[in-house]
This record gives sequence, C-alpha cells and structure tokens, in this order.
Amino acid sequence: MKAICSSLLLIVSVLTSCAAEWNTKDYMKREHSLIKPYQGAGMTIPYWDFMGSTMVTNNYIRLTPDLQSKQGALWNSVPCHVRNWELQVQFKVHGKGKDLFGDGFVIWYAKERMKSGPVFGNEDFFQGLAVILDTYSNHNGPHNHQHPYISAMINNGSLHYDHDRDGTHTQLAGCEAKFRNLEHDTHISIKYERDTLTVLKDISNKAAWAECFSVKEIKLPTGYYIGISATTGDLSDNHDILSIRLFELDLPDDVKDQEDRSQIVPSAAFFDPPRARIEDPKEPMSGIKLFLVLLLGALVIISCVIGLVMLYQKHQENKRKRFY
Ligand SMILES: [Ca+2]
Repeated sequence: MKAICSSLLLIVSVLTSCAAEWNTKDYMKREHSLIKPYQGAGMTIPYWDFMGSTMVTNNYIRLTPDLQSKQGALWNSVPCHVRNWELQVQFKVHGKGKDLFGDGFVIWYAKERMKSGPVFGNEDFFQGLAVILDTYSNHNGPHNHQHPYISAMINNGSLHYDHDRDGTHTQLAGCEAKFRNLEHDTHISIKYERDTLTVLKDISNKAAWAECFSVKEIKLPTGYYIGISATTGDLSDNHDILSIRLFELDLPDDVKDQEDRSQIVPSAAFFDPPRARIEDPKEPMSGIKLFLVLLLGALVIISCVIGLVMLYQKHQENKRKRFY
C-alpha cells in the first residue's frame, strides 16, 4: 500500500512538474512562422505572400538573386497579436562579389505590408520596427563601424531612412556582423519582451546567441505584420531566407496582459547619439581654374606696370617741355 501510494505520489509530482514546464514554455506560432516544406497546395505558401523577384524553392526562399537592381519581399498575411515575442530567422547572404556586394535585407514588424519602395524594397516613412542587415556602406566618408552592419529603427511614419548615411541618424543601436558568404548556418533573433528590444546573432557556428544590442522603452502595438524584404542595386547578392519562427513568450506577470496594445504609436525613448555630420571636404581648385586665376593676376600686374611706365614717360615729356 505504502509502495503504491509513494509511486502514485511520484507520478502526480512528475505530472505537475510537466504541467508547470508546459505553462512556462514558449509557443511557436505556426501562423507567423515559415518552415520547410514551405509550399501548400500549388505555388502558395500558407500564411505568407511574396512579391518582386522572390522565388520559392524546396530549401530556401530567395528574395533577390545575385543580379543588379532586384527587389523582393515576403510578408506574413496574419497580423501578429502576440504581446511578447521572439522572432528567429535563418538566412543566407551570399554571392560572387568579394569586396563589392549589396545591398542587404530588412526584417519588418510594420503596420502596412506588400508596399514596395526605396528602403531595401519596402516603403519609406513606414510605421513600426525595421531590423536592417545592411551589407553595403553607401557613405563615402569614414563610418565609426564596418559593414555588414545590423541596426534597428523605430518609425511612427514621420522618419525618412537616409541611405546616404546608412540610416545611422535614425538608428536605435547597431552592431557589426560578418554574416556574408559563410559555409555554416546564420541566424538572427529579434526579441520584444516587456518593452525591451533585443537583437541577437548566431553567425559564428557555435550554436549560441551573441547579443548585438538591447534597447529599453520601446513601444510597439499589437496587430502589425511580419515581413522581410531585400534589394540589390549596382551591387548584388543572393538574399535567402531558410526559416522564420515566431515564439510567444509566456510572461504571466506582465502588465501588457491587461493593456489594450492595439492603438500604440511606435516609439523609442532612446536613440543612438547621431554621428557628427561632417561635411565632405571642399574639392581642391582644379588645374584650369588655378591657371585662369594666375593669368588674371598676371594681366593685372602687367597692366599696372604699363600704366606706371606710361605715367613716367608723360612726366619726363613734361619735364623736357619746361626746359625748352
Ligand atoms: Ca547601406
């Protein structure tokens, strides 16, 4: 009897611990995730739409091929109502270019979807979050960081993404990440938990996340869409997405649970201090301009000398006249 009781107790305790574990588990949301096999019936992907140069294969979704002037995007068709989430994306950026390649891709959590535009294939003045994996430095002058570079931007629809400065004037934070042309798998994780945005990378084949940056006091509403877009310009790369996984983070004590988060305007309390906007140095005087300036100077001097000589001659003449 005692043995039965204790074994029953054991079973119950195992069951309750399982249940406890289950409660705190983070759930993958199938409707916001994209894993192999991608295709449903025919050419469609359940819960996802694609546009531009995007091409679906059995093993990856190619947003752009390694060709000039391409734009592609992939958008979740279901608005995301999860309050605390983690988005993990496996990607591969690769191409023929050794030193010259571009432009990069962006992971979006945005109000509007399927809008092509100048910000890595998506519209400018967007509303929401952009996590930008920029492979090409558009800025001519020195940067205080190297490329490829991962950064985040929060926009309420009023900010312009400035390609010429690689978005450094509107970024929350950023980190360098050499994720291009690697043999091993490369992943990024975007975590939005208790109004803190954390970006992690797993690109060094260690099967471990390394923090890129973490920013507190980020306000994002529920009901936006997850998307990924990429572009090539004069320079190019294959921008491939292998999987997207969205996990709901279960935080039972979170205040967000009681709050209506659907009407929040995207905002951030802290931004990176803008890099000093140093104007590009003035161009030195060109050869022809310098020649003309010197010629003008010489002409002025010559006419002065001629004038003086003439004055002197007239003076001498007057002197002679007085003698006779
Ligand atoms: Ca760039």
